[in-house]
Amino acid sequence: MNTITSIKICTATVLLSQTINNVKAQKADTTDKHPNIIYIMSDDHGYQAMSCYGSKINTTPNLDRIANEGMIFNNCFVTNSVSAPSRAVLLTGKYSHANGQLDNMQVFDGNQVTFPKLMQQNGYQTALIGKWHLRSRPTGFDFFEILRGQGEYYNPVVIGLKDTVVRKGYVTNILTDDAINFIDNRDKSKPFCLLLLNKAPHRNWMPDSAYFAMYQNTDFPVPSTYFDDYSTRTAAAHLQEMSVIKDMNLVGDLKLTDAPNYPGSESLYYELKRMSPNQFKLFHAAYDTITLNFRKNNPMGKDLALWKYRRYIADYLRCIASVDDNVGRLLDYLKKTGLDKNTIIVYTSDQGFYLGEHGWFDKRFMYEQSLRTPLIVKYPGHTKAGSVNSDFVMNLDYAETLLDIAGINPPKEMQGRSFKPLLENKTVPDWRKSVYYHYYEYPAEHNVKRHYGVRTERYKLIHFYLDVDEWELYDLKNDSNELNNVYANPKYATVVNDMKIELEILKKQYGDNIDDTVSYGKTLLANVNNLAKNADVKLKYPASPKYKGSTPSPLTDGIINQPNAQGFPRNYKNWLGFEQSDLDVTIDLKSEMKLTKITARFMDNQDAWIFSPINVEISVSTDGKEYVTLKIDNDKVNVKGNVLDIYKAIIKKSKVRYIKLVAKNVGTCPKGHLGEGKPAWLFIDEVIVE
Ligand code: SGN
Ligand code: CA
Repeated sequence: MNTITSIKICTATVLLSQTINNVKAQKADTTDKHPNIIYIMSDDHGYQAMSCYGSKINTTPNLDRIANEGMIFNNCFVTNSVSAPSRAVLLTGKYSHANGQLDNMQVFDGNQVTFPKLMQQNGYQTALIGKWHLRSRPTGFDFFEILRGQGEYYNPVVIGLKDTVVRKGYVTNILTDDAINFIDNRDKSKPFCLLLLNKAPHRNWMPDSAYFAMYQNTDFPVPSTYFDDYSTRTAAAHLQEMSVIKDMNLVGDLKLTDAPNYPGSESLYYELKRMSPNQFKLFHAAYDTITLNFRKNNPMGKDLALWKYRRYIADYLRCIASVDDNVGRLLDYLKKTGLDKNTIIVYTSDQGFYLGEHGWFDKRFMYEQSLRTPLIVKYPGHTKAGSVNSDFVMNLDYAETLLDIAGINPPKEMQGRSFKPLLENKTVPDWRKSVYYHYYEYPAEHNVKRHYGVRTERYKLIHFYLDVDEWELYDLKNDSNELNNVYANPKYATVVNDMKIELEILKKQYGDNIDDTVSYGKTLLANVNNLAKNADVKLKYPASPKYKGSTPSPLTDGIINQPNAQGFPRNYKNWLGFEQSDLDVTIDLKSEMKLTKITARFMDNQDAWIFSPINVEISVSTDGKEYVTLKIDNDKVNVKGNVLDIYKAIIKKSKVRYIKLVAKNVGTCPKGHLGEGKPAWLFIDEVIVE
């Protein structure tokens, strides 16, 4: 069905010497072979919330300007619908299995070839501003300024090339200010390539105070699938934890202001604590009224479900209003300076998002709203104003397309294809007719099972795997809302067969061997039988009252707590946290046992001032007096954006009753760290005795 012919001609290294001089010779403000590039990507902006895509819930006049002056893509898909993987695909032009960034938990390998590096080597000035989320230090940029972790909405921490500072204001405004500043102060002898990566409209959808009053009484239409019961779907849709009704938090997400101790309120209070007194006052003025009305009406059942949907959408769209304004501001600036004539503007999102479809928020699933992402491109002198394209393009293609536009040949290893000809309204007869998708982040927040699949114009085949083995097939022509899984319907047997063949072709073409990444997922699923479950646990220094676990002895309860993906010390309730002090624990098993292994799991999340211990000692004893110190192995594993620091001791002694574990806290945050000199945290979840 589908073949992709290779359009790559020579490698980047060869090009380096050829292009560098003639790029420099270009004037940056006239239409030429080396135009400026501004790639704007928002975080979680679904196409359903853009008027150029026919939004029923908002208008985006400034984004629409890009579409009206350029091209709108109706079928742009992502390879893996979650943030860090999508960013890695953008940079490398490769699928997750090929660039190593399977999920949000891992650290991006910045040593690989990326398109900004190639641009930089070929005479472009490269800049990165905004949400990075890849954990390693950015490579390939002459200038960068990134948000910490997921980034903050209010007075965000900004990590620059030289220093880390807290900036005053609202994140979307700040990032655009800085983008304009960068362009203004750039090296004008070179063309530039700027990545402007918004944090908005990511959860928990905190709007700018200027928009607190927007949509106050708007009765947003509810998607027809909001009350979906998943009756024809496999386990994955039933087991997800991204339901507006069931999983959205009344305080953390929906911002009721009268319940600060409500479980899950942390994400709201995290931002509220960042606010200036004036921002705080404005917030309360607006949201206290919402809270009072909610308490007065006390909606239940269906009314509560609808209230939650409308409350969610109002804040989500308020965040987008700021994005749209700021895009407008940038477009005006380009126009004023004449740069608009020779600057390409791309606007997209890291993936799509559910705005109540299937009852959901978030993304991850291969169903349309998160597989598809908005893409509008203005390419002056090349793209016809107001043109529409419906070919299957992908975020996999961005690297090669932008290189192509810049006159740089992409390296062979990139797996996408330049869609520059499509932008120029050319028909490409052998353009792809199917897209391959693979999502890995499981087990994890939102509990969306691992899956991969293929989408053609008419059909979509999905395979959920790892701890399940289930297939779904959708006939998109007859069922555009993907409500009827027809995989088992005999009428579709031939389609299933053909789609499976296509899936195999794509897996092979992209070199995705599923087995290669299965063991990583299985490790995360493992359950432990901790022999110390009923032991007496004595701590020499108490854990901080802020993080002392939720069970009587969380250290040995056998429940393995994964760190929270957010990367902030917010949802670490099931961990023990020691502020500046050491962990010094004696575990009495209450009888002699034959043990094989003792494992201790620490967390390393330096953004959150949590550091691995500087030294760990594990010893065992029969009588509680004479201890034998064990040899220890250390392993670091990335889980949900945090490093798990695992210490393992193998035991040869046959009769053990007492276990002593001492882990030394680094004490204070080291030099150069944001918290330099302040107390450092030591976090442990479990001492597993086997
Ligand atoms: C946070 C959010 C999730 C979201 C992930 C990943 N929870 O953990 O809802 O799916 O980020 O988002 S929150 O309560 O902490 O906001 S991604 O855009 O980085 O992939
Ligand atoms: Ca995202």
